[in-house]
Amino acid sequence: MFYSKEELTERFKERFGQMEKRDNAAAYSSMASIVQEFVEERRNMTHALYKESNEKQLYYISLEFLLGRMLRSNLSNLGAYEVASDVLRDAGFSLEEIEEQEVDPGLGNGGLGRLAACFMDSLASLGLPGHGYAIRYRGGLFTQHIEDGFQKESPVHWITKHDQWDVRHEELAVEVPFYGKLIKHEDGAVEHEDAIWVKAVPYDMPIVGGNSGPVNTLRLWQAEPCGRPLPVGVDKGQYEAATAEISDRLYPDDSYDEGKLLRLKQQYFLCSASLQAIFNEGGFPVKELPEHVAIQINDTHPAMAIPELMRILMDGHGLTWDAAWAITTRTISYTNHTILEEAMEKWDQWLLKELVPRIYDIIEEIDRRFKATLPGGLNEKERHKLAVLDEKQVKMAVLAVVGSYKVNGVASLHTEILKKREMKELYAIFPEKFHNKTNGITHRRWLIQANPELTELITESIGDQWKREPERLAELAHYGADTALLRDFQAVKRLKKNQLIQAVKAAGDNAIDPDSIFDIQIKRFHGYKRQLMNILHVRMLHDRIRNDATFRPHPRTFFFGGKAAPSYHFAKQVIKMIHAVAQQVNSDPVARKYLHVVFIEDYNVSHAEKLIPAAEVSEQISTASKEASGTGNMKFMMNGALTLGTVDGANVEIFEAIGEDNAFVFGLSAEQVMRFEAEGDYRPAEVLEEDAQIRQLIAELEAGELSDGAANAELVIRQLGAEEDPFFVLRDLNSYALAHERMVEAYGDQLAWQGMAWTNVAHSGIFSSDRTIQQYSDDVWDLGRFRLKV
Ligand code: 26Q
Repeated sequence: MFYSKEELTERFKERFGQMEKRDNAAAYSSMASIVQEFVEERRNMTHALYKESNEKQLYYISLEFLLGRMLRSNLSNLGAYEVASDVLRDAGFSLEEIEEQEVDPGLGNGGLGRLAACFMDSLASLGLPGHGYAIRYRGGLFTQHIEDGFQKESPVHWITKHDQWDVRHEELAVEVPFYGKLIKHEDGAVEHEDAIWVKAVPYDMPIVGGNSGPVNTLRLWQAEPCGRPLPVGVDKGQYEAATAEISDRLYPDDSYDEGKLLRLKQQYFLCSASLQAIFNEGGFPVKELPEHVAIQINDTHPAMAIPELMRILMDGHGLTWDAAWAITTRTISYTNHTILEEAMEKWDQWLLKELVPRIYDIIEEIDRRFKATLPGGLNEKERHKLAVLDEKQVKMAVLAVVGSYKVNGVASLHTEILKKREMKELYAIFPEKFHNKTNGITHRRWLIQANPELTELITESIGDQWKREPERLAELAHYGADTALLRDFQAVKRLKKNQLIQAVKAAGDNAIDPDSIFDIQIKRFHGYKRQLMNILHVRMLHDRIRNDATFRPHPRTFFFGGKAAPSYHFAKQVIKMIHAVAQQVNSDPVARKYLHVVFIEDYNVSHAEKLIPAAEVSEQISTASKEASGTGNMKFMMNGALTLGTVDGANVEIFEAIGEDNAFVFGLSAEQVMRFEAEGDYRPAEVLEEDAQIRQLIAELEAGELSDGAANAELVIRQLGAEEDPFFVLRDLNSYALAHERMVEAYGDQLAWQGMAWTNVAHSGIFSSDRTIQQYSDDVWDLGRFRLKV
C-alpha cells in the first residue's frame, strides 16, 4: 500500500517546506519526488525478485516510448490518486492543476511509440517480467506552433525541465564500438581494431502497473564519451560532439526512411547497449539464453539486435556460427507496423560497412547462408523479395524475418496483407513464424485515468472487477436499454465536452457550442490518413450551407490535431488548409452556427487524454489497406465515441465486435484499393466528371480559396490531379459524405445514439492491451506471472 493520508501529509510538508518558491511547480515536484522514491524502492525489490526466481525475462527494444505524463498514471496505478488529491487539497493545491506542470515526455512519434508505452503498462499490471529498452533523447518530438496557419517546429529539451522519473546508473554503463576495421584470423576469430567507443549510461525508470503488481523497468540509454584512447587522427572535440549527438533527438519522421547516418548510430547504440546489458544480468549459461530471455523488436528499427546478438555469442562467448544462429533465432521476435513501401527500412551497404563493420560482416553471412537454402526455380522478383542484401542496400525487414522465430502484424487485416502480399515470399518459406497480435491500449490510462466519471458510472453498473479483467466490460451490454443509465451516460459525455471546451477556451477559442457534435480526428498527418478528405468535406458542407437555405444540419465541431514530419510538405499544406477553412467557416455569420473547426496545436498524449473522452465521433478514415492497425480508434470506442471509418486496420475488428450498425462505415475495401493499385486503373478525373459538387470543390481548391492563395496548396492539387490521387480521396469523398449524413441523422435520436455509444464501451474490453500482452506471452514469450510481496 501507498502511504496513509497522515504519512503522505507529513512527507509532503517536509519536501514542500524546503522549496524556495511555494507554487504549483514546487507542489508538483514535491509530490512527484515522493512517488518516485516509493516506486523506485519497489523497482529494486522487483529486480531482486526476478533475479532470484531465475525465470524468463522479456526485453522490448524500441526506438520510441511515448509515455505521456507520469504523475497521475503512477498515482492511479498505485491506487493513491485520491489520497494524493486530499493531501494536496489540504495544502491549498489541486492535483489537476499541478499535473499541468509536468512536461509530457514526447519520446515517440505516434502509434508505434504509444503502443510500446501501453505495453509497458500492461506487462507490469499483469505481473509479467517485461522491460523496455530505449534511448534517452534529450529532445523528444518537436513542439508544433502554428504561425499564419503553417506548422513551425521548435525543439523541446524535456530532460532539463522534467522531474526525474529516471535514475542514472553509472555503474551499469556499457561501451559500444563504432567504425574501425576487422582483422580475421585463420581460426575464424575476428578482431575489431581502431574502433571508436561510445559509453552508454542507463537511466532506469520505474514502470508501475495497476493491480499492485511488480514494478518493471524502462531503461533509457544516454550516449556519452568514454575514457578509452581514441584512434590516431580522431579529434577529441569532434568525438565528444558526435557522441552527445547520438542521444540528442528523436527522428521526427514516422513514415519515410531517410537513411541518415545519425539514425543508424542511434539504432546500433540502442541494440548493442541493450544486448550487453541483458548478458550482464546473466544468471544462466549462454546456451540457455532462449529459455531465459525473449527479445521483442518494435518494427525493424532495432533489427541490428540480430547481428549484434550473433556478434556477442561468437566474438564474446566463442560460439560457432551454427550454435549462435540457433540461439538467436529462438530469442528474437519481430513486430511489423507498416505496409507502406516508403517506410520499409533500407540502408546503404557502404554505410553499415563503415559504421559497424562487424555487424555488416555478420549480415553478409546471414544473407549468404539464407540465399543458399532457397529452393530452386524462384524468379527474379521473388529472389529480390528474399534478399537481405539487395542492390547495394540492406533490407531490414528481410533481416528481421530471417533472424526471428516469430513475426507479427498488428491487426488481422494487416497480418493477412503481410502474408498474402507484402511478405508473401518470406511467408512461403517460414509459414510457422507468422502470426497476428491485434494491438491494444491500456484501459488504465485511457479510461480509468482519462475518464474517471465514466469509470464511476461503469463501476456503479457492474462493480469494479472489470478494472482487472477489462473483458468484463461486456457485462455492460445487459444495461444497454436502461434509459436512466443512458441519460447518466449522456451527462458524463456532456461533462467531458464541457471540460474540453474549458481547456480549448484557455487556448483562445471561445466559440464552441456544447450542443454541437464533437467530431475528432487526431493523429499524425499523413496522406493515407486522409485529413485532407475530412477538411474537403467540411468545405463541401460550407458550400451547401451557403447555396441551400434549407440545408441547416445539426451543429458540428470538427477537431483536428496532429503533427507533420518537418520535411513532409504535402502534410504541412493540409495543416495550412485546415486553418484556412477554419478561418472561413468560423467567421461566416451563417455557417458558424452549424460548423466550427478547431485545430489543437501541438497535439500530444496529454491533449489526447482530454479530447478522447469528449468525442462523439471518431474519424478513422485511412485509405483501406494502409493503416496497419490504429490505436486511437480503440481509445475512442472505449470512451463511447462512434467510429466513422473505413474497413481498415483494427477498425475491422472493432466493427466485428460492435456490429456495423453501431458505427458509420464507408469507402473502398482494402481489396478494391489493392486491385486498383495492381491494375493502375483508378482515374480521379472520372469521379470529377460524375460529381458536380466535387468538381466545384476542386475548382475552389485550384482558385486558392481553400488555402489563402493557390500557391499554398500546390502539392495537394498535384497529388489529387497529376499524381492521380494515390489515397483515393476523391473516390471515397461521396461515400464519406453519405456516412456523415447517416451519422447526423442517428444523432437526432439521442437515446438510440447513447445506446450505440454504450455498446461501443461494452465491447471495448478486448482492445485492452492486457489482452494483447497476454497473447504475446502465451504465443511468443512464455512468461510467468509474479506477485510482489510487500
Ligand atoms: C524509420 C526509419 C528512419 C526514421 C524513422 C523511421 C520510422 C519511425 C517511426 C518509421 C516508422 C515509425 C512509426 C510507425 C508507426 O507509428 N506505425 C503505426 O504503428 C501503430 C502501432 O502498431 C499502428 O497502430 C499504426 O497503424 C501504424 O501506422
